[in-house]
Amino acid sequence: MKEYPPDKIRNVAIIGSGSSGKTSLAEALLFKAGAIQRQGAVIEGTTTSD
Ligand SMILES: Nc1nc2c(ncn2[C@@H]2O[C@H](COP(=O)(O)OP(=O)(O)O)[C@@H](O)[C@H]2O)c(=O)[nH]1
Ligand SMILES: [Mg+2]
Repeated sequence: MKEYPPDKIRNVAIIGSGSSGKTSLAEALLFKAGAIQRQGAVIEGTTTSD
């Protein structure tokens, strides 16, 4: 398993009421940052965080 040293870890919280777009925002951020190769969709059940 890949090791993540504490000084390389960043905790980010996305806070909002239900259906305000948290999952979609997280997916877009991951995609734009290059962390994932495809941007999933909530309706398709293909997002990283759901
Ligand atoms: N029009 C519009 N719809 C959005 C936006 N962000 C999310 N949605 C839609 O709002 C619904 C709830 O989004 P979701 O990311 O699941 O919200 P969460 O419950 O906060 O995680 C979904 O149908 C999304 O497609 C946005 O920026 N604009
Ligand atoms: Mg969600």
